[in-house]
Amino acid sequence: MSKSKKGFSIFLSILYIVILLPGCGNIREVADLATQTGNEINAPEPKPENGQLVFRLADNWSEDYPPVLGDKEFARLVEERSGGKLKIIVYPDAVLGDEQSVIEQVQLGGIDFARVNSAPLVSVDSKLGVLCLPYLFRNSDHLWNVLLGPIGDELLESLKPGGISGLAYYDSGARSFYTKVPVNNISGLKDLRIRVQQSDPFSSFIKLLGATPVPLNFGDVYNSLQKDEIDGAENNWSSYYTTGHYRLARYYFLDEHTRNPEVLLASSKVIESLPEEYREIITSSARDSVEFQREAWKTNEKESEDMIRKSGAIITKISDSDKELIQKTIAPMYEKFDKEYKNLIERIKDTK
Ligand code: GTR
Repeated sequence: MSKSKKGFSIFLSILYIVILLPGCGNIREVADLATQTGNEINAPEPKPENGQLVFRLADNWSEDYPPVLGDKEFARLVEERSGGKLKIIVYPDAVLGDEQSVIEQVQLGGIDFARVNSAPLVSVDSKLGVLCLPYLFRNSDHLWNVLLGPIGDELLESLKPGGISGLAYYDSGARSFYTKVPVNNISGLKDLRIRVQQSDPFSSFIKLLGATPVPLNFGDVYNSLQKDEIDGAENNWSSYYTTGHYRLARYYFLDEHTRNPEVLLASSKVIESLPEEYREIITSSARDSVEFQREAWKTNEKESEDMIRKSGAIITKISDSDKELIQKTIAPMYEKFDKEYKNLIERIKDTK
């Protein structure tokens, strides 16, 4: 990225902060997330002090967004439990790169820790794609019973051969479609260009609905909506609000198709270089930060929904018959997955 473009991105971010922050209740709208495009702003290297081990944790969200609050709680616990010997510095706003490149850097050991969404993790192991199967999880309780049980552990474990230690899951609510044109039912999505995460299951899903998937970095979505390069995207209440996408795509089709959670990761190279005692601190701190993040999520999700409703966005809840139609339409995704990972879907369905 050229210096002038980078300067312009920073200028835009500052402009948004100055103009939009006042009057925004407790939660912050970050609008175009200009820094999220993987246009790294030279992040300072951590400086170890007094023999302390210092690590970097990458996140593509802004300072007070719930996953980043979870990261910080994790970092706080690690520092406290190690008596200050381990320090994790959280780098928000994608300053260390977009999600896909952060995942690759974690695999190589260039970044020590990261919080990313589970959808792009299918590039490490396609088994994670089970978390992106529309309507597999009946509700949030069902998802969390799976994530906090043996299947959740098994999925984290499957990242190991890819050089990643999966530490914990964070909440990310349910994703729904939002568009610039009215969509009242599932056939309204036909032929629309819908931005998707860089993740095969999402592209397959959109194609089966008769729409065109447009894989884009998260940070590019705002500009693409603005330039009419896409007709819509899909995400949870908090993302829809915080990114400011709700100002450009006014129709939220509340279909809650997936609940793909966030994942806290470590580079296996980093973890394996540490003594057992430190590994244990990292593992337990990650798990113990989950409750805190889930609480922060609940509050933010509710506040975001309120702000969106107040803004006059048009919200249409999916009908039961449309839900059934989607379930029938996506049967090939389930079949493909079932062939590869026998019983996994059944075991998830059987989980209370
Ligand atoms: C959000 C998630 C981000 C990113 C984004 C996306 O819900 O928190 O990490 O994955 O979705 O759609 O790209």
